[in-house]
Amino acid sequence: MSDQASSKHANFIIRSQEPLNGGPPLPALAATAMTPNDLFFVRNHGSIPQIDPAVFRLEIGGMVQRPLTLALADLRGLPRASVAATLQCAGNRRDELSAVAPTPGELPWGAEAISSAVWEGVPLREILRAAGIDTGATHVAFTSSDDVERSGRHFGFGGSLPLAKALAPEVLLADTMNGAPLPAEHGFPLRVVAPGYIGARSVKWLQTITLQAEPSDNYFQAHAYKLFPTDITAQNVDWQGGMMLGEQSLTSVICDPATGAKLAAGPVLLRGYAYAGGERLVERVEVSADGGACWQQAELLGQPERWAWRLWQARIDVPPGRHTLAVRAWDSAAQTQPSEICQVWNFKGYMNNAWHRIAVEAVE
Ligand code: MTE
Ligand code: MO
Repeated sequence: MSDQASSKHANFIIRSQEPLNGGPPLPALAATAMTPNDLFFVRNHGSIPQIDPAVFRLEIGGMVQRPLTLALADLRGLPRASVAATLQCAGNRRDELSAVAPTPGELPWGAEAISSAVWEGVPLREILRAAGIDTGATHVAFTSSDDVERSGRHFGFGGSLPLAKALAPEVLLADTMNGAPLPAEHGFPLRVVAPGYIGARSVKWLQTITLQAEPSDNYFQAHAYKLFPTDITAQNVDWQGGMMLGEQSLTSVICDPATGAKLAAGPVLLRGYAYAGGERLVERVEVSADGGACWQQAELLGQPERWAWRLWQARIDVPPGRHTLAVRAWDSAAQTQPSEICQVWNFKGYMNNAWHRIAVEAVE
């Protein structure tokens, strides 16, 4: 295992070494409400910067009354908060979309590009208040000190939040993850945590915060992480179009057993996660042993957390033979998930929240 991955668990599955991308085996994901740091999925577009905390400075500027330069010691003097929050990459479950039609050039994520942690740090709004927000500012843009390369151009990852979200109490500049200092690959010394939003808005190795009247023009806000209709392809895309992704949508996954599993016929224990996204809660999870014709309720585990997924389990009767098991969730807005993958297919392979199906064979 390379140096970059050295803080990760032996079971961590590496999808790409440079940049480092990977996640835990699905059964491990469904084993604990909060994901241990050494199993938490990693999504990088470039290098993992090594930042000296003594020389680290955070710059706050743009449409503010008082531009600020803050050292980590300055941040320690500000009020702190913690939030149990799930991060999910918009590309989670892309492999199911790629099986319908190609999603060229994108990482073939399974259902492991999601994890949960208790984050602690300074609410972003404390810093915005200290700087004073000018009228006309409607977006808060972030840049980072990593080195991303696209078509020969080098730049840092970036993105933005609408001002109203940036001022919400759950949005943190986090310096700890599950009680430990942020690991290098998760953004040490400081990252944004924007609960309810796609993972891309939780900018790691935070360097600058800029208040402005437009969303960030960074590649990862203005170009990537946009949702296009199913009839748009890499050939006919107009990058001005598409929807800049923000809030997550409702999803659920069977983590155990794995697709392709051979099981003993009879009652089978299914385990997995369900995540509502936005401010919504998971209200109900249902599983099916016949591809989605009949459904039965799963048991929701633990307590609801506004910004985190809900783990679930269900015992379902599987007769001998080949079957498609499926899961779907319902959220606190009474919404459920789309049934078919082809309804949500898009050429960038984002936001797959169709019913999750696995193929199993049960033997007597
Ligand atoms: N921040 C920087 N600086 N560089 C990145 O490549 N990836 C983003 C986000 N923040 C990224 C970043 C994406 S797309 C996701 S899904 C999350 O980080 C993943 O966070 P994690 O690696 O801590 O799981
Ligand atoms: Mo992502």
